[in-house]
Amino acid sequence: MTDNPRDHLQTGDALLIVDVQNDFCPGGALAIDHGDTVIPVLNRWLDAAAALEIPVYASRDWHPAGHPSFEEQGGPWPPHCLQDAPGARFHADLALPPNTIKVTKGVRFDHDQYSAFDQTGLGEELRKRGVTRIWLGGLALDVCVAATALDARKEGFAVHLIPYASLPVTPEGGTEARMQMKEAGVEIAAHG
Ligand code: VGL
Ligand code: ZN
Repeated sequence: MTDNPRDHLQTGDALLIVDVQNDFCPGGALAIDHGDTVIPVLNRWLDAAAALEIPVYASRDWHPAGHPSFEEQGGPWPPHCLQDAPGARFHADLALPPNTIKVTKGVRFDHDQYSAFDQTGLGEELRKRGVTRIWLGGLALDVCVAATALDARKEGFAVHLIPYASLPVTPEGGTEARMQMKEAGVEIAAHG
């Protein structure tokens, strides 16, 4: 695969960027090591998507105070991505175009939504737009990116993981996530 996104994007594709928010980047409440290094890579894909009129979707984790995924509620994570807090903002260096369609998740009081497809209607929306193939990147590879990729496959979309555009919470989690995604038919280039 060439490393020019323009050689890969075509009509019927969408770019889906998962949770590139301050809290998942260095300095954030649930920081992923080198998490911000995915941003320049994603920006090249955003640039190509704009040039080729490929729709762009960006999901955001958007938790109410006292969310069930927080440790204080018996969940696995420290509080993060609190609604309207600075930590929940998209990273300022991520060059999202004004026509980016935002997908908000993690808002339910009864369960977490790792996947951008979980009760958001995203599958319907993509089908309505004629999207058949998704180029995916963002944070974290072993949590929300993996869950999103697996749901996208279940919903019948072709899925490509964008090389160097995603990083895991833990290396072991990343290896496991890649394996699961491959088994589900997600296309992963050598360094995806
Ligand atoms: C995520 C942990 C908790 C993610 C969201 O976006 O990958 N990870 N909430
Ligand atoms: Zn979360």
